[in-house]
Amino acid sequence: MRMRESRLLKIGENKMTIMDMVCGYCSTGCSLQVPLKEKKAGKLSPVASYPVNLGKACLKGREALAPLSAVNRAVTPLLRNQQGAMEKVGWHQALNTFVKRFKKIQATHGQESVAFLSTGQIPTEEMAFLGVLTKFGMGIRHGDANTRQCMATSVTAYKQSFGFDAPPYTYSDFEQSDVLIFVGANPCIAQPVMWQRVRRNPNQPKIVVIDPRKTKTALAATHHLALQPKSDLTLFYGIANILIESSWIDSDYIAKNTNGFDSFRSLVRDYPLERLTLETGLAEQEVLELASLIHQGKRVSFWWTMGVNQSHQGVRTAQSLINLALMTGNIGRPGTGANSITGQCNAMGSRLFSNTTGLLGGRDFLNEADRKEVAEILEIPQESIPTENSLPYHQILEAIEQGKIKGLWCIATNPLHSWVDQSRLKKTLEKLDFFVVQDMYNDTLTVDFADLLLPAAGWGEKEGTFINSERRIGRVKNISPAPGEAQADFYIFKSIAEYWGCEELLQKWETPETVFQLLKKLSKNRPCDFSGIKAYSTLDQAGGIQWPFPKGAEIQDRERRLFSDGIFFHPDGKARFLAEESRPLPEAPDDEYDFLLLTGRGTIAQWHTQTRTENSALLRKSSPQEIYVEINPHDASQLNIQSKDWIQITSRRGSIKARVFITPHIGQRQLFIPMHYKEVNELTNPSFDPYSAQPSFKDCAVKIQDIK
Ligand SMILES: Nc1nc2c(c(=O)[nH]1)N[C@H]1C(S)=C(S)[C@@H](COP(=O)(O)OP(=O)(O)OC[C@H]3O[C@@H](n4cnc5c(=O)[nH]c(N)nc54)[C@H](O)[C@@H]3O)O[C@H]1N2
Ligand SMILES: Nc1nc2c(c(=O)[nH]1)N[C@H]1C(S)=C(S)[C@@H](COP(=O)(O)OP(=O)(O)OC[C@H]3O[C@@H](n4cnc5c(=O)[nH]c(N)nc54)[C@H](O)[C@@H]3O)O[C@H]1N2
Ligand code: SF4
Ligand SMILES: [Mo]
Repeated sequence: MRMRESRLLKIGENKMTIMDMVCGYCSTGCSLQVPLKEKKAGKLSPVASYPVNLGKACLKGREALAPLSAVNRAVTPLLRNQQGAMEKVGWHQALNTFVKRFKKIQATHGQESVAFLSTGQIPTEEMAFLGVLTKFGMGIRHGDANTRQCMATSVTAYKQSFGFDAPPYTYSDFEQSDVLIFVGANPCIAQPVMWQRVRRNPNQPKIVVIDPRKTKTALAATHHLALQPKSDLTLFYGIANILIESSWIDSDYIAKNTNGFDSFRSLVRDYPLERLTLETGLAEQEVLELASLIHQGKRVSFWWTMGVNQSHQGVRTAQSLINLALMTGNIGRPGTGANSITGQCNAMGSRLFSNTTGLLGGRDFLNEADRKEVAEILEIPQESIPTENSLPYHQILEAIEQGKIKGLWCIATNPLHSWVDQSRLKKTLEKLDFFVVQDMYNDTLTVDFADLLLPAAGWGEKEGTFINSERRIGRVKNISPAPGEAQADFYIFKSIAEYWGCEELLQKWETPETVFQLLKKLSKNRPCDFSGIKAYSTLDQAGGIQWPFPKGAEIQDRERRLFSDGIFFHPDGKARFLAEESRPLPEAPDDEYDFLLLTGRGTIAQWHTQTRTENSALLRKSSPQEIYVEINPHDASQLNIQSKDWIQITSRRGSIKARVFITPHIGQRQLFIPMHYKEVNELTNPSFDPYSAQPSFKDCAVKIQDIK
C-alpha cells in the first residue's frame, strides 16, 4: 500500500508537495489532490486511486479553494456596539464577552437558558469538542444542528428499524445492483460523483426514479414515476401488499432475521391498487411494473434522500423502503440495501459524535450505563453528563419565543436562510438577549442578526476527519492559512473552554489528532467501532476507512457492507417492520392557495445558502443568479404567464417574487424553487415529522399572481 499523506515531487528546480484530502461539500467524500508549492495551494484535482471517486470530482470540489480567499471573509471578531453597528474587537474581548454574557443569562434564567445550533459541515473532532464543551462543561442542555433539517429522519428510521443509525451500504453497491430505486433523490445534481458510480454499473441496470419532478436523474433513468408529492408511503405500502399477495417475498429471511411482519402485512392490506393509483396519481401499469422489477431483480437497492426525509411522515416513509428491502431479502448482499444517501460532508460524523441528539458514539443520554461508560472513557465525573435529551431544533426556537432560552450560539449554519418559515424565525431571534454566530464570512444573513461574530477558519484551513455516506472516515487537512485572526473552530472551542473555566474537563482534548484517539475509544465495541485505525496516517495509507473497523480488521479490505450475517443491532439481533397509516398533506392546496411548492437543490454549482459557492466566479457563472420558479407549460398558459416574467408567490406565511421558468419537468399545479435563494423559506410551512422533528421543506400551499 503506498503512502499518500505528502508526496514530494521534484519538478525542475521546484519542490512541490502533494496532499490528498476529502472534499468539504457533499457527503460523497471525494478525495482531492492539492499541489503545494512554497506553502501555496495550486489547482485541485481528483485522486485517481481513492476508492470513493476513482479519479472524478465535480466543479464545486475542483473550485473549493476559491471561497477561501473571498473579500468578505470574517477576519476579526466583531461585537455589536451601543449604536447597533458591528465593531472590530480582539479575541480577548470577544471571548470575555461571550463568557460574561452567557454566564449572566444562565445565572438569571437558569442553566437551560443558553442553547446552541451547529452543523454537519465541520470535522468530527470539532463537533465532539463542541458537544463535550457545551453539554458537559458549560452546563448547556439544549443543542441541535442543521442535520435536523437533513438527516434526522434517516437517523430515527434506522435506529428504530435496525437498532442503530447505520446506513448499510458501500459505494460499489451502485455498481453491483441490477435494479436501483432512487426515491426523492437527485444525485445527478446533489451527489454527482456517486452518480458516476451508478454509470459504471456494468449490469445494464434498471434505474427507477421516484420523484414528482422529472429531474436530471429522472431523465437519465430507465423508469420515472412522477408521483404526487408525499404519496410515497401509500405507494410503498401498496407495493408491499402486491409483493405479499403475489408471494414475491423472502419468507425465510423474514422469519429468521426480522420481527413484526404479521402486523405489517395486515396494515398494508388496506393499500389495494385502486387506492394507490388514486393517491399517487400513477397509472396501474407503472405500479405493477415497479413491483415486478423488485421481484425480478437479483440485487435490488433502495436509495433515498430529501424527498423522503423532509416530510410530515418521513420516518415511516424511510421505513417503508427498509421494509421492502427486508421482505425481499435485499439487504446485506452486494448491490442491495435500504440506503439513505447523506448530504453534508460530515453529516455522518455529526450523527455519531455531535453529542446533540444522542450521547457520544451513538449512545443515549437517558441510559445510565451509556453515561457511565462515557464518563469512564473520558475520565470525567458522570454527574457532568446530562440525563435528559436536548430539545429538537424547532422546540429550541419555541423556547426562545416563550422567553425560556435567552442566549444562542450558532456554529457553521445559516438558519436565517435555511430554516423553515423565516418571518417567524426573525421575530423569534429578536427575543434573544445574546446571539453569537461563528462563521467564515462576515455578511451572512445570520451574521446580520448576531451580537457577536467569531471568525472561523474553513475547510482547507484546518485538520480533522469527515465520515462520508458509506461510513468512510477520511482526512481533511490544513493546506491554506486562515485569513487575519480567523481560527479553526477547534481552537475557538478550546479558548472558550479556558475562558469559561472548564478546561480541566477537556485537558486531553489537545489537538484534533488526540481527539481522534479519544473518539476511537468511544467507538470501541459499538457498531461504529473504528478502534482499529491506528493514527491519522493510517487513513491516508488506506484511502479512507469505513466503520466498523475494530482492532484486527484488515486495511486491505477496502469495502465494508453491514448486515451480511443477517444480524441487526437490536438486542435480539432482528430488524423490525414498522409501519402506520399514511396521513394527508399538512397543507394541501385549496381554492385559494392552489399550487404546491416544492424546493430542493438547483445546480451542481450551488451549495445551500451559497456563502461559499457565490465566492467562486466559475461557480457563479454556472448557475442562475436570480431566483426563479419552475412552472408547468399548461399552468403557465392558463395563467397567461410567459417565460422570464416575474410572478408573486404567496403562502400563508410570506410572499416573494421569482422569475418564471416554464418546463414540462414539473407537474401541473406544482412549482419548484431551489433552496439556494434566500427568499424561499419565507414561504415554507413549519410542519414536522412526529418522530424525527425534521421539517417538511418540500410541500406548502401557495398562490401566484402575475406581475410581469
Ligand atoms: N449541488 C449541491 N449538492 C448538494 C447540496 C447542495 O446544496 N448543492 N446539498 C447537500 C445536502 S446537505 C443534501 S441533504 C443533499 C440533498 O440531495 P437531494 O435530496 O437529492 O436533493 P433535493 O433537491 O433537496 O431533493 C431531492 C428530490 O426530492 C424531490 N421531492 C420533493 N418532494 C417529494 C416527495 O414527496 N416524494 C418524492 N419521492 N420526491 C420528492 C424533489 O423534487 C427533488 O428532486 O444534497 C447534497 N448535495
Ligand atoms: N426550502 C428548503 N430549505 C432547506 C432545504 C431544502 O431542501 N429546502 N434543505 C435543508 C438541508 S438538507 C440542509 S443540510 C440545510 C443547510 O443549511 P445551512 O447549514 O444553513 O447552509 P450552509 O449554507 O451550508 O451554511 C453553513 C454556514 O457555515 C459557514 N461555514 C462553512 N464552513 C465553516 C466552518 O468550517 N466553520 C464555521 N464556523 N463556519 C463554516 C458557511 O459560511 C455558512 O454560513 O438547509 C435546509 N434548508
Ligand atoms: S461530488 Fe461532492 S465530494 Fe465530490 S467533488 Fe463534488 S462536492 Fe466534492
Ligand atoms: Mo442536507
